[in-house]
Amino acid sequence: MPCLNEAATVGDCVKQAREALAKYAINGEVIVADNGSTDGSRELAAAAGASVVAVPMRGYGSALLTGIASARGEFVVMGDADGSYDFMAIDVFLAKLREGYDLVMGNRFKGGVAEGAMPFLHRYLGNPVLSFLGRLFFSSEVGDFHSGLRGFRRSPILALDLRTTGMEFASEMVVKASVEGLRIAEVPVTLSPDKRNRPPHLRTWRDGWRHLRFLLLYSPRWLFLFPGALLMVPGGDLRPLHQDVRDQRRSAPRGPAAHAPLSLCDARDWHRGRDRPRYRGPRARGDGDRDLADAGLRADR
Ligand SMILES: Nc1nc2c(ncn2[C@@H]2O[C@H](COP(=O)(O)OP(=O)(O)O)[C@@H](O)[C@H]2O)c(=O)[nH]1
Ligand SMILES: [Mg+2]
Repeated sequence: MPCLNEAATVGDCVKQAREALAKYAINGEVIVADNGSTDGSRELAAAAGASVVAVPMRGYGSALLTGIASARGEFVVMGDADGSYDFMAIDVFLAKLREGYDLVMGNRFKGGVAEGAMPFLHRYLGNPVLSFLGRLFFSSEVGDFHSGLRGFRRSPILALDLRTTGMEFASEMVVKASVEGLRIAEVPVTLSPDKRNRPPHLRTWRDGWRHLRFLLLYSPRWLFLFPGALLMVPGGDLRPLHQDVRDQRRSAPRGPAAHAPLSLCDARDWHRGRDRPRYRGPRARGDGDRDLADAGLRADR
């Protein structure tokens, strides 16, 4: 359990996780990875029976990475210490892991999000859109990329070399597991309103952007290739348009602007003198008179 100042809930979470271990006869331990709590969370977690690991570097990802590294079991189930997840559900995760899956994701949209458990913006915009992009970019079938309750085989997950320190750790694990071809399953889980008395650590826009940035940076195809290919279409269309304008100006030259370079290629030609009208000095008067006479006018000079 990652924990940062969860004194109101961490003790109960640890107790519930220990009850689950006893109920399903699982030989396991409860680890709380604490990120420098100043409200006594560590002591409360230890008193409830957890092994507390102190994590010097801030962030959800840092806490989890250190916690996972210090775990001794073959399987790990991770879940928030804020009372929003039901640790009695770990048997479902273990069953899937024992079937041979490497990563088992809890899906809150399949299991049920209780009233007030998830802000409107996260539920109907942030999570669905980011999960959709994750599925699209990485050919994944995971429906809830940010679920905090998930189980995995410890060694293949450590082998993914996860690096992000913040909340985007949740996305990084799913993305890298998909890219590396790990076997991924999903189980429905429920999300209840957290039982603490202060606002969540997660910040909607900052953390949403960190998730999106991770998805983009990890997918050059969607960051560069597809948008670039798309922009080539209007780019290709502009060329004939440009040619038309240039031809029009050339066929009806009026004033010096008619010969001004339109593009770098024109500028080069212009300097080489290919298109430039040659200056031939003042015309002989007689020629001018003849021109006017040809045009049916009389020179009055
Ligand atoms: N250690 C640590 N834990 C964090 C940090 N941020 C969040 N957490 C823990 O991660 C879990 C999820 O955080 P929370 O604020 O509930 O995010 P949300 O459930 O996604 O809104 C909680 O158990 C927090 O105590 C952090 O910076 N460090
Ligand atoms: Mg929470």
